[in-house]
Amino acid sequence: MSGQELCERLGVSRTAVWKVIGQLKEEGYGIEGVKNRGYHISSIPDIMTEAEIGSRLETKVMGRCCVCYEEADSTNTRAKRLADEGKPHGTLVCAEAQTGGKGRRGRAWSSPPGEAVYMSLLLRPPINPVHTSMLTLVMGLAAAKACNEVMERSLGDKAPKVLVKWPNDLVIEGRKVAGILTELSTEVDYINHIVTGVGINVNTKAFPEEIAATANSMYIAAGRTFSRAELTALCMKYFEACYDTFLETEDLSVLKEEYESLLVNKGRQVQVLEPGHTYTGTALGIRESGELLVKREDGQVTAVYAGEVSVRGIYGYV
Ligand code: BT5
Repeated sequence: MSGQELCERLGVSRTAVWKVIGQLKEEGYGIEGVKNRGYHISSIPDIMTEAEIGSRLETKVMGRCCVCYEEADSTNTRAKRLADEGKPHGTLVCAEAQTGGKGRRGRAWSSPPGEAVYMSLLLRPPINPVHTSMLTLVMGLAAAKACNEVMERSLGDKAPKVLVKWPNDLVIEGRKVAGILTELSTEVDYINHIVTGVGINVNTKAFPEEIAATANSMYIAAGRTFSRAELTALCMKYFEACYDTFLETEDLSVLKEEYESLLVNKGRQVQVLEPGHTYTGTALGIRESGELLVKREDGQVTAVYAGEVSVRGIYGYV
């Protein structure tokens, strides 16, 4: 496009166009300027910016307000701060890197720069606070669908399959490719806000030694890289659809079947670690209210609310 046309379309001066072209090049865009003909974009960098994510969004609400950081302590912590500052329902917070990425119960989430998705979604849902934990499953389903779709777009039937490990992990070939952390700010019977954060190992080529045996990435499994902004926008699209379905009944009655079709625990032996005792059984599926149903060896079926459930053959439980 000619410099002249850019000026006219955007209503700015030649110098302004020239300055922005320079900024874009600094962000990593390949832009060629050909004398008397104009500018041409030859390559788009894999960066997590408001523009890259925003231009791919197909949602009404989710991600429409988007805040991206080069580096954050934790996108969940940033999202909670932005919630207190009044940012709206559906605000998406992303970072290229996290210095204090959080897992559950004080655990850490490995968050090196430039290769993964670290995102948190701020929600102000009109639901009973006791139903919050179901949102982790809704996000898990949405993120799994998004990961599967981007891999299928380029690899078709040969794409590796992302499955959900109840309640908050996504796995490929039994190794963890994503984790979800949902945090709640509440009054006794009223939700101030919920932040649900997702870390996805997208283009990660290698992991720190402590997690090398249990972690996976889309790149390692598929043998190619993926656009993180495209994946993020797709997560928003699927989350919005699943969230609207969830809100209609405030449970998983409609989503249960699809969730179970991606549930790696289903039909497998699991070990449930509860404070004070551990038992094994076979996971049958989930209840409409989100608990995992486990058939114990004596035939009794127990609903597991939260906590640690290991699946035989996954992450070293044999
Ligand atoms: C989780 O916790 O899986 C929740 C992770 C949530 C991370 C996102 S990133 C964006 C947002 N901002 C945050 O600060 N957090 C969220 P948990 O189930 O407790 O699993 C944590 C365990 O997973 C660690 O103890 C490690 O063993 C392992 N782990 C750490 N980093 C990993 C990674 N990048 N890939 C795979 N496994 C990892």
